[in-house]
Amino acid sequence: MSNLTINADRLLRRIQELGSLGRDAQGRLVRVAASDMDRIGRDRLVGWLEETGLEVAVDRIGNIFGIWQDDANAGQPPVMLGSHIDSVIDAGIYDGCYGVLAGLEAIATLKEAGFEPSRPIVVAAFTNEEGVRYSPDMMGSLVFAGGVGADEALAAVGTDGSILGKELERIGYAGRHQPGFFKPQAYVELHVEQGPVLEREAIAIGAVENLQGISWQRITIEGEANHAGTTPMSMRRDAGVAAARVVSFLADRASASPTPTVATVGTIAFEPNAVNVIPSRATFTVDLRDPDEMHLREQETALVAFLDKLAASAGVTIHAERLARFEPVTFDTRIVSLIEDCARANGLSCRRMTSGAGHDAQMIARIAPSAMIFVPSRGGISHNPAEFTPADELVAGANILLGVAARLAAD
Ligand code: HGY
Ligand code: MN
Ligand code: MN
Repeated sequence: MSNLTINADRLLRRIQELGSLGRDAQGRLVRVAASDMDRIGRDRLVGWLEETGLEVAVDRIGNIFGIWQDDANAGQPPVMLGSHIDSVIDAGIYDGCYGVLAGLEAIATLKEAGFEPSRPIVVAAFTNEEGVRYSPDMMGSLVFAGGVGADEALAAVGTDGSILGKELERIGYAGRHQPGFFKPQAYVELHVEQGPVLEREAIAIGAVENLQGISWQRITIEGEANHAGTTPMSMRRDAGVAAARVVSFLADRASASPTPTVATVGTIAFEPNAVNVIPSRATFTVDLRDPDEMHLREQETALVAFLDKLAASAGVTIHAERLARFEPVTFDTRIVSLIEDCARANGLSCRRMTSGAGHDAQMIARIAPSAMIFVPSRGGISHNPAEFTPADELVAGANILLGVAARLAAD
């Protein structure tokens, strides 16, 4: 099996086709979790799983599984591949989809080659990895790993006021399987790096050995609406200015940090949102990340202290709501070494690295040995339609996934 390679045309064609599905009137990719656009992508994926002769299973949180098993190995803990196909707003076509379709491609290639795995091989597409509509992110894999109950997750209220469970029912993906209805023997996720490291160092494969901690909060600042023309600066309780001070504080502190801390305010809204009215309310989200748990806690503590001082000085009230909090994760060294071995066997340069982005692998690592394979992202760009990885690099990564999956499934 060692000289087996994937069907590159089939993989590349499917990546492009899936990338064309779920676009809005402006042509933006918006396959946001449990939306009609998400359903279009889900339906196409299920079609490909069926075409490959896999058993398709959907669990209560809408995770989709394509299962390859036979009488001889049924019931054995499977090797699981996968990622997600939900997207952010105005997304690229590789984030998540590449890992799901390459996982399917690896199974199809092994099947066609007459490979007889000693255990089932499963490809998964986890619900709501991005967390754009419903918090937290990596929700489907978190539920599958038992990190939060299915009922609690299904009750999640979206940024549009929708309820996740109702939306999954509406799009036909409120499955019957209990999350965690099987326990994987191992999990390997192939993903575009979404960062600049591999390209900058001209390295083909990332053997991801750990993933940084993530802290998401929604902050609401209450001030007082007033006339923009008649209210002296000294008499204002301006929620907008207070929010701006928080944004600057976070950026300055993260930029000055000696650790690889990152801080992002990705959403912000003012009320009443009128040109000549001092904002009475500002609502925004804070995304803090650091590979070291202690440093991440220090960032969070510093923010709390800053908000307390700001509330007093600006005459506003400030409320913070936790949206997601995941500690840093270390992946399975045996699988990481396997990835390095496969890269070497394929004549590809490889380096161990940390994932800056969150991934389903960080949740599945709670219940099974897990690791990730990265391929370079052009310009390190992601969560942006300019996200790109050349075809030969996509194929190279998929062949590493194939090799690792075959080795794990032979155990
Ligand atoms: O936020 C993340 O890192 C991932 O894309 N959900
Ligand atoms: Mn992703
Ligand atoms: Mn993403």
